[in-house]
Amino acid sequence: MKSISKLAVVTIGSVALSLGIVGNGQEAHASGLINGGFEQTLVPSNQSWASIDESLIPGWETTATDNKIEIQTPRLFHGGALGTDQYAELNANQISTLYQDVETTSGSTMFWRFFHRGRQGVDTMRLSIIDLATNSTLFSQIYNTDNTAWVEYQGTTVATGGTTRWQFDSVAAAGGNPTIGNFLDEVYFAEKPPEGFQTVPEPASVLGLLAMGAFGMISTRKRKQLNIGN
Ligand SMILES: [Ca+2]
Ligand SMILES: [Ca+2]
Repeated sequence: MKSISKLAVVTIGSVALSLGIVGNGQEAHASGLINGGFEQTLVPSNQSWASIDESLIPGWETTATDNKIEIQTPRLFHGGALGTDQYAELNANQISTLYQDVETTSGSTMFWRFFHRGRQGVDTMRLSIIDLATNSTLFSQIYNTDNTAWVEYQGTTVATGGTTRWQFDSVAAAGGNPTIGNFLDEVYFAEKPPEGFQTVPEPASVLGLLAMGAFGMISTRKRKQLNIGN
């Protein structure tokens, strides 16, 4: 039983939820990702967006050669996720990777979520969660999201070392302009689940599903054998 419940946590996929809730303010966790909402540094009030040097954005780093991270506000297109103001555009001035290294404890389950949104249509990016000590990828998935609303994605990943990298890679964007696309906001990666996190299915119900699957296979086989008889 123990190994099955562990397996259920390790193999949980991401769950897409339509946005319908306005959350409370983000709580910074000492052992988690910081500035996940891109609310620091503030874009000057007379600007609707800003291209800001990564040294001024707590937590986040970029592979862009100009070291710029693009932050937008409700004064440009729309607000951020969960009723917040600021959000990031992954395709700042060039196709690049946005990442943050987080202190983790080997063997501990990390709960995560983020919001993604297209700019001119369906935009595509890849989330990777990487153990930096061994340079092994613990989780990697591509997400395609349109521009009609913020979409929440979430999951859990078990850390295997002391430093884990949270990484967004730009893959494609509607319109093909490298400086446009892939809005990101309210990123969460910590040992405690965020508010509103989907509960992992109980081991009992996972077993139930497995049993139903096995039963389905048996009954299909029986039907096939019957068909051969006909
Ligand atoms: Ca935000
Ligand atoms: Ca841009």
